[in-house]
Amino acid sequence: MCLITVYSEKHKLHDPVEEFELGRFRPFQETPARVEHIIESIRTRNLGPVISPRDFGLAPVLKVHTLDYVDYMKTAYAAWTEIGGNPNGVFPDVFAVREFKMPNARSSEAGKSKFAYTPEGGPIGRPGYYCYDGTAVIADGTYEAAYDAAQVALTGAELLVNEMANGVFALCRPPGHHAHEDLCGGYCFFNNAAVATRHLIDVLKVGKVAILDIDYHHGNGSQAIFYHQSNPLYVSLHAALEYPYYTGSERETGEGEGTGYNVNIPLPLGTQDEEYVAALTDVLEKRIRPYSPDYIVVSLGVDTFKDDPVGGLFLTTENYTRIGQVIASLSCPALFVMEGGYAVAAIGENVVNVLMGFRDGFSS
Ligand code: SP5
Ligand code: ZN
Repeated sequence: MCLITVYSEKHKLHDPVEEFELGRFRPFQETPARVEHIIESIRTRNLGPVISPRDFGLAPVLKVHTLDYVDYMKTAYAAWTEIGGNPNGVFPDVFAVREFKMPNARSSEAGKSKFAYTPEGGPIGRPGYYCYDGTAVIADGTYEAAYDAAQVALTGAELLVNEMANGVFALCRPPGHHAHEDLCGGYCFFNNAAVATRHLIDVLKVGKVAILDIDYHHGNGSQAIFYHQSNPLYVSLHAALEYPYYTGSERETGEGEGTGYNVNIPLPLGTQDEEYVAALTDVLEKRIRPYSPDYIVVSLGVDTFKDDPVGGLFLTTENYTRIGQVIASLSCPALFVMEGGYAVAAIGENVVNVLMGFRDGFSS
């Protein structure tokens, strides 16, 4: 089986100097070098062809994100620097917290915003409305890179369906699973996996899709976007009580039509290879296989690695091959979408191990 990678150099346009965490500025960790190491490993280990994305425009992005949020993403950096904001990027310091919800909110009449004065909150107010942490740094070039990452995911979805490949890797950067319909956070701006999933279901009419999110962190954005729907099924394995802190409990099971179609598996800090593979196999057999998905979208983060500077699980490089094999055992065509992973020296080998484990384990 051949595994195709989609990749765009435009990710390099997103290269913030710093992020804000624990009350300090420190070097930005979600660096272009991450993806450069991955593409290098793909080439040296002959994973398969590497192709450039097509441009599908904004319409597929707007099926997931609101128009006012996309407009914010496009204009935020210019508006911020115009008023004398930090040229290294947009860092909100006023926050549109839930208590500001206004009963007579003008925008809520349009069924959109919960706040009276947003999205017109002005150049200082808007960032605190559309951003929930200090690591989703919008710098010069961030919009172009995020736009292209969504196009990489969309191209991956098209290839998976039309080229009859059983595996496609969308090498997206910036990542996406923390982005909500109108919120950036956790290094994420557009939810690439969600955009590809909507495209698979609505445009390519593939039937049922399961999202399997194996990034170290809970994919709060993907969960929120699909929380009221039974297609896709969303399944996440992640470290318990870690970032993004407010979501990821097993009690979050979906609502309305989506009841029962959101599955969270929080894992204790320090989880190692054996327990991880056991938990993955268990949820795959009990929840994903019975759903009989036609396609699977894997939110692939390797921040579960033992030496990851951000994460706190202890998976080894060899174990990523097993993870790929376990996913392959579903015999379901898979779109892998790159999410997190910050141990730069090992990131290429870890990612390619998952993909090779899948490629070589797949039988249709
Ligand atoms: C896509 C993705 O993986 N986003 C993750 C964003 C997590 N950002 C907050 C991380 C806080 C980590 N604290 C580091 C403690 C050092 N061990
Ligand atoms: Zn992560």
